[in-house]
Amino acid sequence: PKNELIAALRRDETCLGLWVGSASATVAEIAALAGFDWVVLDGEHGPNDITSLRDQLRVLQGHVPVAVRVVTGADWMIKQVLDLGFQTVLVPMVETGAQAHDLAQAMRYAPQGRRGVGAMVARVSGYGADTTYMANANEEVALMVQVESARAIENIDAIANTEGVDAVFIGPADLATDMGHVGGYGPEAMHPDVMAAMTHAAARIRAAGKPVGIFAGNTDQIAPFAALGARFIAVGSDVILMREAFASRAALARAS
Ligand code: 3PY
Repeated sequence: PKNELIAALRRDETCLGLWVGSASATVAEIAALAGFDWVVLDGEHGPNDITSLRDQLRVLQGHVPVAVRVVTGADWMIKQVLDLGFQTVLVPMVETGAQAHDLAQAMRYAPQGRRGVGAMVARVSGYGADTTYMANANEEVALMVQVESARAIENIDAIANTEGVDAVFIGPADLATDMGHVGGYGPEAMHPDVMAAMTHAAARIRAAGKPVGIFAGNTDQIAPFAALGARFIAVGSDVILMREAFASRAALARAS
C-alpha cells in the first residue's frame, strides 16, 4: 500500500499526530478514532516489544497512518517492524550523516540498501498472499531520523541531505536537556538557545527539501513549533493526556 503519511508530508501538508507510549492496544484503538492525522507508537521509551507493537498496529491500520519509534536503528529491529507492516520508522538519537546513511541502507532492499528478505512470509505481505510487496517496498517505506543533541544540530546538513532519509524530526526534550536545560517538555524547550538551535535545524532540513517533524510537549508549543516550519507535529502524548485528565477529574470530584 501507499505510504499516505510521507506522501502528505511531501505535499507540505501539516500532519498533526499523537504520541502513544502506553503500549496498550485499547489506548491505540481509542487513538485511532480520535481524529489525528497520524499516530506514532513509542518503542523507545514506551514499554513495547514486537508483539505489543503488532497488536497496536492491528487496531490502528485502516484508520490512521502509523509510525513506530524504535529503540535503536539496529538492522534486526528495523527488519522486524517493517516485516510487521510499519512503513514509517522513526529512529532516535541520530547524530551524523554516516549514521543516517547506515539507517537508510537498513530500511531498503538491494540495490539501494541491505534490508534482509523475509517479508514475503510475514504479516506485511499478508503472509505471502501479496506477491508484489517487495517490488514496491523501497518506495513506500519512510525513514525519519530524530535530531536531538547539540552534535546532531552541528551535523544537520549532512543528516538532512542523506539519500534515503525521508524526514527529520526534532526532539525538543532531549535537545534542551543536552543543551543544559534539563527536562524539556515545559518552558526549557522554549529557552532562546534551544529555540535558536531548532530554528537553524528546521531551516536547514527544509533547505534539503525534507519535511520537518517535532514534538510539542504542551499546547503552548504547538504554534511556535509549527512556525519553525514543522509540518509533522506531535501535539500530545497518550500518557500525559491521561494523567492530566485523571488528575483533573480527581480534583474536580474532591471539590464538588
Ligand atoms: C524529544 O522531545 O526529545 C522527543 O524525543 C519526543 O518526545
